[in-house]
Amino acid sequence: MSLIDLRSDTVTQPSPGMRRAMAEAVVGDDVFGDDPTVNRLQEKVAELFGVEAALFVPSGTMANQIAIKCHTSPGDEIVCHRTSHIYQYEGGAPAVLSGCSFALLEGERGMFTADDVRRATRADNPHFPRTSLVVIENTQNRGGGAVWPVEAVASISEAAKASNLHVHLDGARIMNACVAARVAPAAYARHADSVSICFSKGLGAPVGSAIAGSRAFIARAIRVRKMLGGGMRQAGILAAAAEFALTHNVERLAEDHAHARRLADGLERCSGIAVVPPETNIVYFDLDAAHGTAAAFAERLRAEGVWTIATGPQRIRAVTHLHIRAEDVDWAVARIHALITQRT
Ligand code: TLP
Repeated sequence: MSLIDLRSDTVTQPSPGMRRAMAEAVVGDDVFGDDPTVNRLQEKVAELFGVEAALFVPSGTMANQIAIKCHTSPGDEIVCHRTSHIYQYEGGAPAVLSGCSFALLEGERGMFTADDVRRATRADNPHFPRTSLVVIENTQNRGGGAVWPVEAVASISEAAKASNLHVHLDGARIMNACVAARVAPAAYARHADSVSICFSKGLGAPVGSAIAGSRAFIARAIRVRKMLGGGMRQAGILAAAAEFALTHNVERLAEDHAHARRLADGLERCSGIAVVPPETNIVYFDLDAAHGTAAAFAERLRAEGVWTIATGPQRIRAVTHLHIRAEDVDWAVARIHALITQRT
């Protein structure tokens, strides 16, 4: 039985064309700065975001942690949403690597406002941690792949600037946001001091992310990357995959979004399931307690050939990506329907 893997858009396999580009990449030692493929990718990413420079890094987590370390000092406080990846899913790294604590914001679908940031910003008083950074995640993973309106990012950035706070955009899925909102990446990046992008999610590369910002920021980021063990040697093999992804796999993200909507539509017809309407490629749905826990349901679904993740007691996540076709979605919906009707 073939398995429909909806756990994450990180599960994709590099395509034959991508593998060819990797095999043929001209490489050099990137720690010495002489890998031409890495250098070309970094220039492309800087151009994409309309900023001075970019840096290729091994993962989205490292991209975020480098940005946090560059923008903060130990004892500082980071303002972000309670559901954000840097708080939920990076092993407590901001506390360990940068000595930072969090001011956590609430808000529908992982969104917050400039007023929330103003309220969370500490007064300059030696009793308090120093607020130094705001992190916005776009798309917002736990918010159901929610897309930030550019205006909302702009007003948060304005509020941040007024209090001398830096703004980092966790853009692991920023191209999903750009395709869904028909917004240029630079339109988001101009409101941030740094922005990340992951090539290994919907873009389909096996490994790699980048961070982008000013030349001065990237110079510091190179030091931090080295410190974290992220200096890579003949990394052009990986950068070639990232470059291929940027060239071939951006516009097609719209298909993943359509498939996510198709999945949500199918699930909405299922009694006992409440769907969070997807904005991009991430679908969350809540299972009525009568059908058991999310973990048990996901387990039974896995036995039926559909792989999802339980992300809460009753909540399940399903993510579409470049291996998922419309018929896979229909099949997944049919299996979920079947499991639900078995129980009732
Ligand atoms: N997210 C993964 C898991 O860690 C949850 C996933 O399957 O969605 N920022 C955001 C918004 C992310 O969703 C992720 C990965 C990262 C950063 C980290 O990227 P990697 O996995 O490359 O370190």
